[in-house]
Amino acid sequence: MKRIFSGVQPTGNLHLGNYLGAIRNWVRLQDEFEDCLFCVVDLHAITVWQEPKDLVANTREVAAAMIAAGIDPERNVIFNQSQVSAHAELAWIFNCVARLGWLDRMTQFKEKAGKDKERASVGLYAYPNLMAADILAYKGTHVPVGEDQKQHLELVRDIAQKFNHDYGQEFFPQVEPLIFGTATRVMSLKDGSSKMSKSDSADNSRINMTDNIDGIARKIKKAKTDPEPLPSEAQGLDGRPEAANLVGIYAALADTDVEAVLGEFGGQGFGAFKPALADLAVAKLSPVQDEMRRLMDDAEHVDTVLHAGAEKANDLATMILQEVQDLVGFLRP
Ligand code: AQP
Repeated sequence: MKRIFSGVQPTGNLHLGNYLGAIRNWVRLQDEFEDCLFCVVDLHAITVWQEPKDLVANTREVAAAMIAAGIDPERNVIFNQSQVSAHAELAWIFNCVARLGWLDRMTQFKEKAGKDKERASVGLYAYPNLMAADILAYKGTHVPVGEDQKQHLELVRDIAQKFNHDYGQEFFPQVEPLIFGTATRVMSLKDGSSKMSKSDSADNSRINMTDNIDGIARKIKKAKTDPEPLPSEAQGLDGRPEAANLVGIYAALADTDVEAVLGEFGGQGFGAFKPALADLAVAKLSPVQDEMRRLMDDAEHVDTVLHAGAEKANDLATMILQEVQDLVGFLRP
């Protein structure tokens, strides 16, 4: 059986990369896969400090973005992670399955912990084990993610394999990453070599899902570029990360490919391209943003969706967790 699991952290500043690299793809997948769980991963969020009041608001914001983008809460399971305790319980078991050496190799921890590793939370280090639990608590088989999560998914496969080997049963499936679309890695508007990110202190580096029309246009106008006109072929973008990023964003928003965008804009400068990109971004994002705002004003509705989703998720995860507990040898009622 095929089952999709994916998540977004409610860490604030939900951005265009999260939308194009994740949420928009999920909208499409719900038509291909009958069984999809989409999770607001609040347990992951607190691996770095979150103001409790903001965490609540950001959890609702991510859920609102999912629904506004077109994920149907009736057909899919939309919920926040902390409402289903199986995630944390299975994560503990995986803490005992995963090896320190595996986690030591995770580049995201190194990037996020920075130079001051001693002061990073233990949760940040063990993050990939919790991610494995998120997926495997449902025996998820396919996980749509951006490029940045590829290494973590390899670790999920290692954990599943070791668990199956240690407990002598092909219990967990081998998870397949689904990395697709033209926007698997949307880069910062200020630096084409770093990922567009919620935690970047420069607000101009990203388009937030809550930015208004003027904000979107201004950020695109100010985006870093180079003095050359756009090339006519994709090869001409080599060594031009900022230009490649803006063309990639255009292609993703227009649902086309880089070649088609260069076919239209090749030879033109950014003075012509940026306004076209701003118009396209506003046209594509505005309807989603309007619906998001409406939902964020209706917290009760969003909370109801999350609660109903958590009940469904809990039923699925509890059955699998009980089997895991039996395999591990935990005495239970
Ligand atoms: N820049 C991006 N381009 C394409 N996809 C992206 N994703 C994140 N950034 C980009 C994808 O969005 C999903 C949810 O990500 P997350 O909430 O787990 O956050 P993250 O991957 O840690 O990246 P963020 O959003 O920028 O947060 P910070 O600043 O905390 O690192 C994932 O599928 C991810 O691949």
